[in-house]
Amino acid sequence: LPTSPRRTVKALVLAAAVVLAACAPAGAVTGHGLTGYVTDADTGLRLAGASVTWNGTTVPAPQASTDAGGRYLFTGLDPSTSGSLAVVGPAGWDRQSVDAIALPAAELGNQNVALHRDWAATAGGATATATDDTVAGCTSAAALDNDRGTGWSASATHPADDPPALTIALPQAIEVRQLVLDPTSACGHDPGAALGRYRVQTSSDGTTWATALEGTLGADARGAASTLAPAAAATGVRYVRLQLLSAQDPAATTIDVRELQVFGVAPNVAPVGTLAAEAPRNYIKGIVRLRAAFTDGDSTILRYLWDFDGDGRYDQATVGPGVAHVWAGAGTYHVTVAVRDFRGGLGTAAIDLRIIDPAAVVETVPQRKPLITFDPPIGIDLATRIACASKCTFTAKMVLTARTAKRIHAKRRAVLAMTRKTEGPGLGSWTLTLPNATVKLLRKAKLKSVTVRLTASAVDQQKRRTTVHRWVRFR
Ligand SMILES: [Ca+2]
Ligand SMILES: [Ca+2]
Ligand SMILES: [Ca+2]
Repeated sequence: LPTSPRRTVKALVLAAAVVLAACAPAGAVTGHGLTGYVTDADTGLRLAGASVTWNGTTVPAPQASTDAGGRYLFTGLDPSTSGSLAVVGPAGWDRQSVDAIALPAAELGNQNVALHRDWAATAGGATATATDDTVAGCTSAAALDNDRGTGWSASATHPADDPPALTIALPQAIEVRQLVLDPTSACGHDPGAALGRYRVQTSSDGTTWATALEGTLGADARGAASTLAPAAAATGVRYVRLQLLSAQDPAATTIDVRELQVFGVAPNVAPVGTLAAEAPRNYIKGIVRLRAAFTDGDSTILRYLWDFDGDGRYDQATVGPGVAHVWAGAGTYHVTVAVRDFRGGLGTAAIDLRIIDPAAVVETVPQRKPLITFDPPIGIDLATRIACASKCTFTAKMVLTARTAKRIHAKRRAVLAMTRKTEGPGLGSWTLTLPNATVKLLRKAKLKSVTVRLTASAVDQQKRRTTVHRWVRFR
């Protein structure tokens, strides 16, 4: 049954409401204030240990940290006032401010903040070396501390082919999306010591380098962060190198830079999981509940897309991993769930779901080939039975070995050939008996037993045939 788009939207809204309710504080917080989540902007994962400051009417400005679930909470703020939120991420993440947040009159306000990871931050696991770390208190570490108040100051007297360089080993290989440079002069130097010409190189192995970006920053770039996009060599980057080619003022004796940040994303892992029906048996015109169980190692899961009829088109989307569906007709349906993660990655799982019509007549006759069985021979008799799914023809033939035929002087080796038919589907039962003429010849030759080759065959109306060959010993 196709679900109407309107119903899908309603289901999504409902599911979203459930998620929001689940995120509400465990103990009901009453009164005025502000709460929200701090998340990674690239993965959607919540960040614990972010430092949050509310700059409003309360003095001194209240501070909070996000908990293990990435949530912060301020209570007792003045209602109906406004202020700004300053968020400093945990080690390795950037910082961000949100201005002009209005607090509601009678409840908690809500403000979520998403932060990017700065892969060049030494606090986040990057390691760095510089070719010029001579100015005391202004070494290269100050360019990677996520603090725009501090900076690296290198000598401007290096030869042009060997400029001051800062080489950073990132904690892992990433795709670089943005570089941020704050070229402002540091260490009390004149403003003209600000970084002017620069070059950024990248490498996957620390040995082979390629230029990702080259440019010149002017006086207008001082006192601020310049966001730059790499022009090339942005994927599979494990190492980043910043070369200071010149200060903005040619007369400056140092080249200064306050901050270098590297933003980007690590390779995405798609969600992985399984799909199952909640009940062992599922019927037409009844609610069938399906449940997906997926995990994603490096990002959040955004939504679940469902194909109920195996046509490759998604019939419904849900925020949660469960869904209910009704099938009108009996049959086996190829049901697929596709799970979309925060980064756009897609993981799928499928089952062949049997939908039963409880009113359908159960087949009584098994659809199978005929069966032939024999009892052990008694004297000269061999009892045989067949079972067939439809009317069946049974044939049997017994043949002497050439040696026996010669010994008892039999005219023909074939001693028995019979054909029988059953009345309809079911069982047939007959006795195969060694003919009198053969028994007389055996007695005359003074033989007390004989071994014959038996071939029996049964074929039903669907032409399903079973043939059995065996040696039978009569005494
Ligand atoms: Ca700094
Ligand atoms: Ca992922
Ligand atoms: Ca479909």
